[in-house]
Amino acid sequence: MKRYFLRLILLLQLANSNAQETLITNVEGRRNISLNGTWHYIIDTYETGFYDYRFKERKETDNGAYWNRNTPKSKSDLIEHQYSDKSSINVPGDWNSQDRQFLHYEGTVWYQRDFDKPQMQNNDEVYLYFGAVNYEAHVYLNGKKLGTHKGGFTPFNFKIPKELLLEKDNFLVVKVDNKRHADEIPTLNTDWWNYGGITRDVKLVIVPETFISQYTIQLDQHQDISESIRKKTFQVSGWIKLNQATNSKAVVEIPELKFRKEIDAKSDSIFFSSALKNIQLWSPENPKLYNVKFTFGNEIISEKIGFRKIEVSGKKILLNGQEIFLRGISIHEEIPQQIRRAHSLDDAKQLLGWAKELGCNMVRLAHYPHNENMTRLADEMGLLVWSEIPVYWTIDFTNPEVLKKAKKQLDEMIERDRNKASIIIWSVGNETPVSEARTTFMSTLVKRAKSRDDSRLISAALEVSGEGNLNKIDDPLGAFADIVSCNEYLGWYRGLPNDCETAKWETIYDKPLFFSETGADAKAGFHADKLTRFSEEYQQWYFEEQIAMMKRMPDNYVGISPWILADFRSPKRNNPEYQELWNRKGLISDEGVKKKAFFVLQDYYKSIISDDNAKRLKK
Ligand code: GCB
Repeated sequence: MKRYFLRLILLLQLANSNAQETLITNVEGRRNISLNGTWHYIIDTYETGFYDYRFKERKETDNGAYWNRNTPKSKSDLIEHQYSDKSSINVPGDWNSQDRQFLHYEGTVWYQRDFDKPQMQNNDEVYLYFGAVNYEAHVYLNGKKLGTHKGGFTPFNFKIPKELLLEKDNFLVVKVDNKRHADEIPTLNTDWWNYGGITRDVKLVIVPETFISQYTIQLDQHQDISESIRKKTFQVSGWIKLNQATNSKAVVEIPELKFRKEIDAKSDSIFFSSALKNIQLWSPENPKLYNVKFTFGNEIISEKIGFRKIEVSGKKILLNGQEIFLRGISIHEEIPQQIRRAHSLDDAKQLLGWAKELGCNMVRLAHYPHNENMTRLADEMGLLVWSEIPVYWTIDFTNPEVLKKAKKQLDEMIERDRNKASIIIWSVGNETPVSEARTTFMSTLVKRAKSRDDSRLISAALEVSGEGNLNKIDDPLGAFADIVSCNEYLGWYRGLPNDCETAKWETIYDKPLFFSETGADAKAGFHADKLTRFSEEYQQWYFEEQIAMMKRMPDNYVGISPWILADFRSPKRNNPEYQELWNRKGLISDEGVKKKAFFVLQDYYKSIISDDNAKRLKK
């Protein structure tokens, strides 16, 4: 009974989580029409399309507003803006990589395209869905504002009012603004490139009048998983959220498991629970996914979903009841060879393919939620995922409005990906400086993540304190996290790599300890003796010393995700010889070439795999 109430509370929290339009999850698994392709654009540094000459927001019908089609009625009409094929841009994609004039641009760009009304039945509704727009989006259709969204890495959607949708040539405009602000998330200062634009897919999603907006299905977290495996019977539970209250039936099916359940929907939220036999659990070794179908009215939504249990037991992480070591790598959402944001399935294949080659069973998707191709593919490839919101460095922790923004990004990250078996960790931030305000802010996020999703671990990348050769992990935020994670750069930002030999490590937490970063810059192809900074040899030495140190870590050491898979662009990296606006800590270069250190880490991971295999054989 108690459990039932807890779930009810979870549902109510979910229902209240969005004063804004509820996010429609799994748009891929529904009727949708892509609006990707070539759009028109206007660069608007002074925001002339938004403000009049007195700098007041323009009236909706103002001809000078860039959301309006501006067609001259006579040759005497004054026209000062128009969308034209001369200025075209690809969606999805950042603008920076598409034309040199955008390389360092931070400001407003207007995007425009036309579309025709999709085929639909009488009671169907159309939503306009954006995978992500960095950072602030104002969306207009046929001269009317549909809404705004802030946050560069999470999805959002707006319902298109029926009366607004024309049969032909709907005039869609998006004002995109990627200016950085002190009270936004991330804030002014980051160590990555502020790629602007409509960076992910745009779709029309066609749904019935009443439809399932979100749902989840997962192993019940309260069961003793080893016992369930022994009995080959698993308790599975979930919920369905409808966009409005109704009195009808929903059906959940997993054909392969011969599971079918009809549930009465009496409000806008439905809860279900069932015992299922013979589920093959999802794991890196066997990333088994089941086709799950949710039917409501004339809509069938399908998604491939894996079932697994992740938990902490004392100082260990258990996956499906078995101890697991996380052989990770941190990744930025960037294709270095083309200096652009990654967005497609092919991009995901490259990045996650490299991680697999390295011997990883885990990836840290830093420092913001990556596109959904990454998490979907991670599900298929059997890579465990750490997913993070961009609460990075010096966010304004004293400002309640900033906390609201962080919560919103956290909710959107969880809502999009809550059915991905691969995601085992939600991270609420990275290297936030210790203060009371910070800890209150961050622990609020930890609690919120827990209340939204109790089937994953919550963490945050912390910093190390201590003096001399003593490294201490005592950040008060660690008390709130399920696993204590920290970034450390001993031998790069402090001392030399062989300082690792005498380093002492202490943690005040009796919890699993994960190293979420460690790394050193190297310019691929630059060879010198190992004491020479930026040489491949220095980076190789750094990794050798780090790994030797890791092997001496206390027994709560549960994994590592070094910094970083590939070189990435950063405006902060200005060494003219070796960096040239690249953070060179990649194990793979900007040209896709593996550096020496890649193979050092690969060997470490190989040795862990063979030790694990030997242990398993002994059992
Ligand atoms: C860090 C940050 C990461 C940086 C990295 C570096 O601690 O978390 O975003 O890029 O160090 O290279 O300094």
